[in-house]
Parts: sequence; C-alpha cells; structure tokens
Amino acid sequence: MLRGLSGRPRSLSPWLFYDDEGSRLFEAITELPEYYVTRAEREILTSHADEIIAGAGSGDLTIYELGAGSGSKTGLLLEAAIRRQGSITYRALDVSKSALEEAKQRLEAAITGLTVEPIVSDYTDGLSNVAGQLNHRKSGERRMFLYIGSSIGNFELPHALQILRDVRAQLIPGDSLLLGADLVKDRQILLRAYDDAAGVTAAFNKNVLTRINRELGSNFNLQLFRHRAKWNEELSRIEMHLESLITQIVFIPALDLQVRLARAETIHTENSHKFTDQQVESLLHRAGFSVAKQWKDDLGWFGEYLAVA
Ligand code: AVI
Repeated sequence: MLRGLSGRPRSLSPWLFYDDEGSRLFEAITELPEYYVTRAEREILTSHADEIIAGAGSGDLTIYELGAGSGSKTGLLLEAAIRRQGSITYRALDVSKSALEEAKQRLEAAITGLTVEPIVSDYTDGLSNVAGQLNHRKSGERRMFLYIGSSIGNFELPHALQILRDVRAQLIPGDSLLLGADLVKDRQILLRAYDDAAGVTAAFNKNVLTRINRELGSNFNLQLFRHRAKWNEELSRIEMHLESLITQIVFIPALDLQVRLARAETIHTENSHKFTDQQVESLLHRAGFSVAKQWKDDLGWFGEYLAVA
C-alpha cells in the first residue's frame, strides 16, 4: 500500500475493497440495473448449465472454484452436476474463511446431494500454498475448475495469465476450466455499469478510504473525493479512480506516510478489463488450454468459455 500511495500515478490494490461493508456493497452492485455483468452470466448459466456440465466429460466430476464468493451462480452448475451424477463435491477456494463457512452452510442446506469442502487460499498468489489439498486426486476424479464472474478482468494481463497457468498445473488431460469473461461493448454501457445513478459503485470505491481510516488511523475525508470511472481504450479496460477535489494532505499514521494530493489528482483503485473472443482464446492457449465450447448471453455482452486441458 505504501508503494501504491507514494508512487505516481497513485494506486491502491482492488482487493482492499472487500471488507464486510465492501462485500455487501459489491453484492448490491450485482443487483443494479446498470451492472449487467452478473445478470448476463446468470442468463448463460441458467440456459446452459446441463450442457456445460456435459462438456466436462465422463468420470466422477469434482467442481473447484476460485474466489467462491456468495456462490449464487455456482448453484446452477452444482445442481446440473447433481442431475447428471446424483451428487457432487464442491471444493471452494477463497481468502475468507467466514465467507466459505457461510457458503457451505447455505449451499448444503439448499442443495441435496452437495458436499462443500472449503479451501482457504489466496489463489492470486498461486496455488502452491494449498498444494497439499489439491495434489490429492481421488481415483477416477475428473476436475472442473470454475473461474467465473470475470474476476480475471481485475488483473493485469501477465498476472491473469499466471493465474490460468496455476490452474492448468492442477489439471490432467480431460479436466476442464470454465472461464467467465466480460466482453468489449459500447463505451457508454460500460461507463454506466461502473458509475451507476444510485451511487452504489461510488460508495463501493470510497469505502476503501473508510477501511484505511479504520485500519491504519488515516484521516481521508470522503467528501473531498469523487468517484470516477474511465474507459481506457488502449488497454481495453474500465478504470476506477478516486479524484481529489482539492489540494490536500492526508496522513496515514500506521505507514508514517503523508500523501500530498493535488486538485484533480487521482488514486487508481481498480481495473476491469473487457475482452474480445480472440483475447480470451489467446490467453487460454498461452496458459496451455484449448477452448472446447463457448456461450454468450442474448446481447453478446458476456462470454463463458469451456477450456480443456
Ligand atoms: C469483481 N469484479 C469482476 C467486478 C468488476 O466488474 O470488475 C468488481 C466491480 N468493480 C466495480 N463494480 C464491480
């Protein structure tokens, strides 16, 4: 954080968004009329879950998910797997132990035939920290990894590629990865999705300052910052920033850092890359996968890619 805030341009890691309040605000974002991402992906999974699971091939399927979150879309795939083979083990990876425990309770109560095995892991730093849990393969196990929700878009491309390669290293021929990716579309639609009329995304973005104030004792005044969503055409991504409305100095005692912000200077808080089919395919190829099948929502705004090892 020290490097991001003292460097130019100034930045903060997007993973700081997800404290309890940030996770609640993100769930609220997924319900916004402007934020089509979650709805478009749910539409695909609702229409094609059986086909997706059939694409995973035969064998005793186990589903793994990176960044399991609230798991509401995943339920559609778990139910399809149960229709096919009677029961399913779902191994959910997430940094938050409490989110995983909550998801286990909720999903096992709602879906008969489901066993949830939480794996606490920050997969963004590689999967070697949970190698012990991943290396053990049940005999006859066929794996399907899920990396849905276009979380892949929140990483710079080299890091995104590394995550896909880490997943590939856990798979053997016949296993698969289901990757959800948000696609390039009209700029105004994208900007509205990241700067909604009700101001929920603005609150989500500014919440990072509240978190730093609470955890590091700083004195960011939220009134003196404005949420900005920008489309970066060259890098094909939406960027979220917090723009300083005046020239100001913020002190962060825990880092012993004074941040001098000029008027209109921004702190870059998130990237959300938007892909073409070709870009997703090329990323997957470079990570050692080939694309077996892909699906889109009716508007062609979101893509779901079944990649095989
Ligand atoms: C989690 N991730 C895929 C979201 C996105 O669309 O990039 C995070 C988000 N940021 C603002 N709105 C939603």
